Amino acid sequence: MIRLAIQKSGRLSEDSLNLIRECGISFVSSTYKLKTEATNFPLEILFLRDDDIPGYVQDGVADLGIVGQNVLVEAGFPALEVETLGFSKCRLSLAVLRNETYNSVADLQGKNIATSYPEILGRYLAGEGVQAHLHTISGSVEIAPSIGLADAICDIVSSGSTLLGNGLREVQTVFRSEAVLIANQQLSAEKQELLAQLQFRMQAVRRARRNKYILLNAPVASLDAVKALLPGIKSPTVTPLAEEGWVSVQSVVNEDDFWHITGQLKAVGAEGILVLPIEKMIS
Ligand code: PRT
Ligand code: ZN
Repeated sequence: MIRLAIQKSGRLSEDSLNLIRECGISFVSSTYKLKTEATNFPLEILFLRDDDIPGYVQDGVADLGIVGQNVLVEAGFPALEVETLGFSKCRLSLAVLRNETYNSVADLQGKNIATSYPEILGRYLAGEGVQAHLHTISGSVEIAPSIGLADAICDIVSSGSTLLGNGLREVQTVFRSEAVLIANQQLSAEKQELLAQLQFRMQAVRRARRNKYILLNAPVASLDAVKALLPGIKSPTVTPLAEEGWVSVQSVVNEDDFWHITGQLKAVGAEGILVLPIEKMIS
């Protein structure tokens, strides 16, 4: 049995639960329960505040955890990270009042900066040779400049609308973050094997999310051009159609390239293009 800690309720919760489910692991969860056991994998899930997860995994109270890199690094345990998970992407940025002049981080010398991330920010400023007064506050950091509590802030940004709404301007990215899987560093051999199985499944899910299955019909004369656009995993599957001079081509295409490539496929004569989601992708 292996024990995984995830955020009880917050921005990481839903994506963490979805990832576990997409790994084919079933469990019953209720908002009141603080732990649950999977029914088809030796996994126990603990529901905790995200800030507590790195410490619990470091101490072995939980074997594994899912947490943002910002929280992990701030807690001082970056070495626990075993796998990036690709969701909850955000950045930790410095921001100043909209009309404040700012040319470089050197302008923050001797200034007051409000943040919930004194460790990450302190290390960044030290690296830049800047000395500032850091005021650690646990929430509502964005209002600090407008109430005269600080000259600048350093906080998590994703769309940027919170900064905008508080009359602030993002001036410098200090740290980039996404959700990661973390693991205790003294797992038993049995738990290491379970971790390996979980990582294998998580990688298959992530690969599948990034790719689409594509089917199309093309004239034989266009086949070389189509193959060049769709290299697939090894090479595309090509089968003849009942109609003379035509083939059906099946392949895998990266989500990011998808629109660009379908346009080019049409341009070389492809027709009847179908695109399907992939559930799992094992390399
Ligand atoms: O209760 P608990 O302690 O478990 O949760 P929490 O309130 O501390 O964390 P939560 O749920 O807000 O965030 C969990 C994790 O999600 C963070 O540690 C980040 O790794 C990640 N994440 C991703 C974010 C954001 N995006 C985000 N936008 N965390 C916070 N924000 C906040 C930010 O603090 C700011 O107030 O959203 C606001 C900015 O958003 P934009 O879109 O307006 O820029
Ligand atoms: Zn938190």
